[in-house]
Amino acid sequence: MNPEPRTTAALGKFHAAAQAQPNIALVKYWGKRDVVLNLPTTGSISITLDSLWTRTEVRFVPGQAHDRVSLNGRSDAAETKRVVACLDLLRQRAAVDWGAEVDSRNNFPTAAGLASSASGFAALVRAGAQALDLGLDETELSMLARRCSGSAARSIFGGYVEWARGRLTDGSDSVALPLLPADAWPLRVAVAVTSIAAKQIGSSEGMRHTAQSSPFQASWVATQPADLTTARNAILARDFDALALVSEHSCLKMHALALAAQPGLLYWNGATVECMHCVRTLRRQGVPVFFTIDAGPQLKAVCAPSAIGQVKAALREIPGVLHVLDSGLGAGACVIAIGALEA
Ligand code: 2P0
Repeated sequence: MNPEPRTTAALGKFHAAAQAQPNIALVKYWGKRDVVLNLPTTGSISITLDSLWTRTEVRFVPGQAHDRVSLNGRSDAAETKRVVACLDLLRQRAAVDWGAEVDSRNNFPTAAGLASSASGFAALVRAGAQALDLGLDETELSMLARRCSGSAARSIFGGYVEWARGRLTDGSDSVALPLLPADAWPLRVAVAVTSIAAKQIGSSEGMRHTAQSSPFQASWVATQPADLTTARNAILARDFDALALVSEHSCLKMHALALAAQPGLLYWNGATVECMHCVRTLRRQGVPVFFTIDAGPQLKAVCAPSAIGQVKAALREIPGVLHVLDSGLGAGACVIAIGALEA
């Protein structure tokens, strides 16, 4: 047997690209029961978007010692560290020690509460697993993505997704699963962008600080199962009003929890608060819309398809709103191209 052609053929497998979309949690994840395995203190439920995306290309280079990581054309030490840790998990699965070239870009602001780590790590894991030909199913991809960033576990899947807390210490039962496909209940999301600055305190640090110092931590954990049941039932019944109530409740409860930390974490700006009032006013007027906000100042307004024009127009009027993005619900992470490594 001639080893040369075999090596050349195999090289083509080490290069792949994937796309993933951010997800927006309706019942929030905020707290870890294991920081190494990235296991959550509570379950969460999300919707995966369609028009915002991360596209990531990964190329493993046999013989290369280091990783080179470009995010939106730039190299950032803190982000590179997280990417390298994720690549290490992929390399461990493939039993290789090759360095990688990673090129990733988002079509939306990074690290400003728009779930860029969810789409970023879901795309990285999807592309990396493909490049190394790991043959993982979606559940395994989701568990690997969870190790890199908790919310990335949910972006492996499309539509409505639940990520279970799990009970086992090895994390094998903390898996994300699809609840309902996007086209079964095609809600729309308007994102009011009120700042494009990266947040001061990242989610991991915010969660750690909150769990250590917020007096509301125990009630946050105790009340989450009921919120999950209410939201799951509302989604399966396509009950918009019930989903609106539980989603705003979970959002405000998460922020109340973080606000009560010492010192308190305040992710909103003035425009975020005005947007909340705007959404509540619209709903009082009969418009089917509710809000949710993550660890940043952007407000996400989830609405019936018929209301999207009115919701966007109202949010655009608010001083401090820079622009309003518009998305439907979309699919999970997918491979978009498999490149061949240059000989
Ligand atoms: C969520 N967030 O459920 C919550 C709500 C932000 C607010 O998941 O440390 O980037 O990588 O597991 O997933 C953002 O946190 O945190 C997040 P890590 P992640 O969407």
